Amino acid sequence: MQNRAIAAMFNDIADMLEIKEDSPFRITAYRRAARALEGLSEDVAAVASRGALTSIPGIGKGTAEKIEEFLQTGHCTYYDELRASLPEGLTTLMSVPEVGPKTALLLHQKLGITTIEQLEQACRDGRVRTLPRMGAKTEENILKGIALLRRTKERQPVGRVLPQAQEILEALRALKEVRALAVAGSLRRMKETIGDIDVVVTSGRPERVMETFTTLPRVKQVLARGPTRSSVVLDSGIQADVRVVEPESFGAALQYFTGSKDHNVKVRERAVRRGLKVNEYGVFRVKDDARLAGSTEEEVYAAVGLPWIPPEIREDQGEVELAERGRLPALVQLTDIRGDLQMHTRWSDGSDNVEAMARAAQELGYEYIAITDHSQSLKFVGGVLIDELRANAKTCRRVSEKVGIAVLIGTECDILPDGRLDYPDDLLAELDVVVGSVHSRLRMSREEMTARIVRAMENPHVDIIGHPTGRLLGQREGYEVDMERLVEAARRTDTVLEINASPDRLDLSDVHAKLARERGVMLAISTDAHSRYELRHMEYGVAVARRAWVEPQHVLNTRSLPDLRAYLDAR
Ligand code: DGT
Ligand code: CA
Ligand code: CA
Ligand code: ZN
Repeated sequence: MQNRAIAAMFNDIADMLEIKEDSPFRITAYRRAARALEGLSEDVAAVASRGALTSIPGIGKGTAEKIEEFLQTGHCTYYDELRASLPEGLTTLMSVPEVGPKTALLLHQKLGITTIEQLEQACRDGRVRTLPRMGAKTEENILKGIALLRRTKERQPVGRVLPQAQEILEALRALKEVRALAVAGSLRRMKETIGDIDVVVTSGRPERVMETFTTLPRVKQVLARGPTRSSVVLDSGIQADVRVVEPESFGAALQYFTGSKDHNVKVRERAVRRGLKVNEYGVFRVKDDARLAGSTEEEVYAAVGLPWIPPEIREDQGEVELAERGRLPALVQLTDIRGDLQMHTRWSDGSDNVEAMARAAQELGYEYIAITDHSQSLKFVGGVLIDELRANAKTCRRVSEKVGIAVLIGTECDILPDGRLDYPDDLLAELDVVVGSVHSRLRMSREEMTARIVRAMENPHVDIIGHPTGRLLGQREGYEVDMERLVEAARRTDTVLEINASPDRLDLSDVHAKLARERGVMLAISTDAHSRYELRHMEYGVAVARRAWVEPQHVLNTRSLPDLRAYLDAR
């Protein structure tokens, strides 16, 4: 599939247009098209062959033509010309968080910088501060950005890795030689970023499995190929390892390679105290090497006197002790989720209309959704004006009846720099759900930012705080904020904190979600979907919640519609 390659090209085009200070609308159109392709589950070539490219929300006539050209010729003239018109290296520089188009151009023109290494050196030498409007602080920020880029070159967000792993699993599962297979490692634990993909397989014909694995279309490089273990690098840059094990060891290998290391150490210590030995082949009695377990994970845990422990909490945070006492939390599951409380439509920067969102949510089995487009001051993403919002509320009611799922009218209302909301209170009072989020003036002091959000929470109309830290995984650290105080204020004002399930956010993080749960703060798991496909991101948010030991009663959107309404009315 070329979906990802074309999406990357569109993002590059948008970057280059930014450098050229082209029309913001054109830039947004390319970013939106990139996003549409990333979310597309079908091969874009198949859509093109039906002549249906422009029916993909987010793809217009111009972007459709470029997709056609790319599919037919393997390149795109517009993209090539843009590249040729700009100095080499500018888009590389822009891949550093903190370096926007203007800065990139300046760095190039005044200092002749074309690579990240040169940029790093220039910051260290204090040459960047000689440029207009730049100082020592800028150099420091750029160096931090470079460090972040390097760290995340190696690790990718779980929501980006899981689809790649699923492609591998599907290809291997299709082989008749494969008996059982599962993903292991940090991906099975659903850590927020993934170092490499680990897959465990049992098969009577390992060579056949490895042949298929090492020649998958996305494999860019084969690092190792053997009958029991092979490693490759995929086109996205991430490594994938496949191990083939005997059926009687499948559970033990899965347990071992799922980790975490610290969790496994705890389990092995228990085994030793019981005169047992646990490794990737099975559980054995030390005195006579008798094999007690190994084919399933359940029997491996049972052999050391424990119930099976969900992978997401295998982090040695006290889960083994709880399991021993039979007190493991009943973690929230995707099937507990009854609705989604943050999403965008064409009314602001989403690419589908309300009805399409409602139908997609209905297919997921939801009882309700809340439409939460951006508020008036976010002009760049088509923030909704006051009169429009009242009209939208009527449309939501109509779509509700037509589709047969509750479509709540809400807003993702900007929290202004001083902590006031971007709509008047009487308007907020008319809405079913108000999500308050920070999108502007991100660079405040920790004190100011904390006070700003706390003030928003003190507005009784604000039900939920959206993406509370504003981080973008691998792209931007969150803004400075005192999470202890936010959680305390959320508890005091009975404000819900969001776990934003967007693959690039996961915000709250697992650590912060755990803090919130421990302090008795209600959570909402929301996708922040900008297209109907992105409603499926819910599973990433649920994974964050599970890693935070969250149970269904801690999550607002596990409630039935009447209970949700009662909760919102009561607060
Ligand atoms: P990652 O890939 O960095 O996101 O994190 P993991 O947890 O997937 O780590 P990885 O891929 O190095 O290894 C997968 C699991 O295999 C790890 O969670 C625990 C287990 N494992 C790997 N190497 C060792 C080891 O040397 N000792 C022990 N006890 N376990 C190991
Ligand atoms: Ca791994
Ligand atoms: Ca690995
Ligand atoms: Zn937002």
